[in-house]
Amino acid sequence: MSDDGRIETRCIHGGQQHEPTTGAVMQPVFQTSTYAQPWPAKHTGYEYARTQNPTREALERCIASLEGATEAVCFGSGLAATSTVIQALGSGAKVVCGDDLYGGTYRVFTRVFAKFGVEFSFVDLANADLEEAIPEDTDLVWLESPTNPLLKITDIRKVAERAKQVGATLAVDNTFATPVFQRPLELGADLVVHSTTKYLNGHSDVVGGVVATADPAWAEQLRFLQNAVGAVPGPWDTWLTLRGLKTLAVRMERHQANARRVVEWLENNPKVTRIHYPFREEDPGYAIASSQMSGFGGMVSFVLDCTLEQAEKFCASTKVFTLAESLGGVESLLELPASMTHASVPPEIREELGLADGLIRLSCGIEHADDLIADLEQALAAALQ
Ligand code: P1T
Repeated sequence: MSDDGRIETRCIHGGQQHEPTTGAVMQPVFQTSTYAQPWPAKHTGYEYARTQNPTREALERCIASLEGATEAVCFGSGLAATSTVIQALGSGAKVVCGDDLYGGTYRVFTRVFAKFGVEFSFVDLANADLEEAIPEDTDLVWLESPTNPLLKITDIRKVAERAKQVGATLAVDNTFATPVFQRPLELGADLVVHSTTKYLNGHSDVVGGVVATADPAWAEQLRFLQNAVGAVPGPWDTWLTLRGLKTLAVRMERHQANARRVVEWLENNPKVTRIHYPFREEDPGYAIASSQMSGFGGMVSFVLDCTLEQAEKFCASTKVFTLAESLGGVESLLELPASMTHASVPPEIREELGLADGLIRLSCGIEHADDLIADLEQALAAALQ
């Protein structure tokens, strides 16, 4: 098992070992629901596949290695991972959330867990006075940085400090940055959450999620809930994600390079009225992003000076960028958050947050940057003609 080395090495070898019977270099797919026991209640360490599966465990060890965690616990989707963290809290718990979250996260908090007596408040953690925003009785602080879809940056070290002061757990959804560019546990967070559907798997062929931690009490609780509630991923999905992870570091470099080229193109386009991309000096998140991230990845959001119909036409006119929800795959995607991923956020709250109807979100893939730019150019000409 190798946990040594830099992040590029750990993407491939982190927590991995050759299969002991044959020496197979790649972890096999253990496609089984149960395991033979030599004697009642005596087993090999594997009883039933909701509880243990070696393929899933190989993926969990690799993600733990990448995030600097002692334990990573995988789930059937990013939202299942998110839900498990809230299930650990129980009724009456107080959760302070960032105000710009994936729409599905907002929906499960406000429409599912609120019914069980968990209290959620939403504040702009990127700009708030943290003493006011995170009161003494807070149990959990939940944030995305960068956020989906506005790419706002929150100072994770500062929020972690305040969370510790009040005895709250800090959970960071690290889906957009990935451990290649940001490791929240090193910045003071207690839990790191991912939709592994996105960059970690990277090929738009699996839905999955994970929570990673170095806190023994949280590790035990997450493991208990993974088995007790049972929102586990299947063996093929974990195997595909483990395979995808091996190229994560290389992919992230190319996603980032392409996003930078696209941002340059946007900057020189008079029809673009706003660009959200924290690695530009004029972005409000630039200083903090530079201090807590080593790179950025492929996400870019922008607003076009056009009507909603024209924005829709733009999204429907691209040929290399596919109009689709999701992000983080090798292929470029684009979407309109107001009508797609964030339609579950009420319109008045969307307006308050600056989620304009004409906001377009790009997930720059790893194709050639010139082809991406030519595609955006022809779509813009088609939409605004
Ligand atoms: O889709 P799922 O694997 O359940 O993950 C939910 C999720 C959690 N956190 C973040 C930051 C996310 O972006 C997502 C899913 N997001 C999309 C599907 C999207 O298009 O934004």
